[in-house]
Amino acid sequence: MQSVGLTTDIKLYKIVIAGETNVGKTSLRMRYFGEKFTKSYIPTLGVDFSVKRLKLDQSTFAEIQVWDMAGQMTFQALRKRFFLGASSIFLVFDIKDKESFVKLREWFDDFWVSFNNRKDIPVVLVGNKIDLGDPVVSKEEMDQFWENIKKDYPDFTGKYETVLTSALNGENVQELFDSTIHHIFELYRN
Ligand SMILES: Nc1nc2c(ncn2[C@@H]2O[C@H](COP(=O)(O)OP(=O)(O)OP(=O)(O)O)[C@@H](O)[C@H]2O)c(=O)[nH]1
Ligand SMILES: [Mg+2]
Repeated sequence: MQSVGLTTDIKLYKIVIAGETNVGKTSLRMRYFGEKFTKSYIPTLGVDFSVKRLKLDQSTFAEIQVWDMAGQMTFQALRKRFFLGASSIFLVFDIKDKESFVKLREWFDDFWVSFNNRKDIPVVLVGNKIDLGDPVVSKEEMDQFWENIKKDYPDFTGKYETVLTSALNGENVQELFDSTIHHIFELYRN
């Protein structure tokens, strides 16, 4: 007799949340995973991650791993390791902290030189803490970030977008993850 329906296929996808310290990376991950927002600042040491399993069809599951890197992780060699095998990357800055935006270019550069990374994965520029008012980084500057990446890295063919979020009140957080996961599924469909 033939057995049916016993095999399950699990596809693993890794979303890496990168960016300077204190910009709200851990808060975004916790907000998405339904954990309580905390006002006190507890710096991430090394790396943390959460996992969500989504059912794609009768026998296929997707496991979404969300890796959240410490912004204080100054050792670039370590930073690069965390990008390995990434299916998508969030580059997060604090909309009230210009320097945290400027520094994101270095994070992108590190992602790029991490060997064995695909060059076509979705990358999202995330301006967090939008509940604090108007960003000190203009829309033109955010657009220019992508223009520079396209110019300097013509091999980068991934989907890219800019999203403004608040981990404090949840604005756009679900949308950020949902649309990224959608883009990942599209990319890896074949
Ligand atoms: N107002 C406001 N505060 C936020 C928001 N997101 C995070 N914070 C606060 O910013 C501080 C830093 O948040 P974390 O999520 O720990 O930042 P992080 O990027 O993980 O920092 P590292 O782990 O050091 O890299 C905390 O005090 C949070 O409460 C937000 O959307 N709005
Ligand atoms: Mg953290």
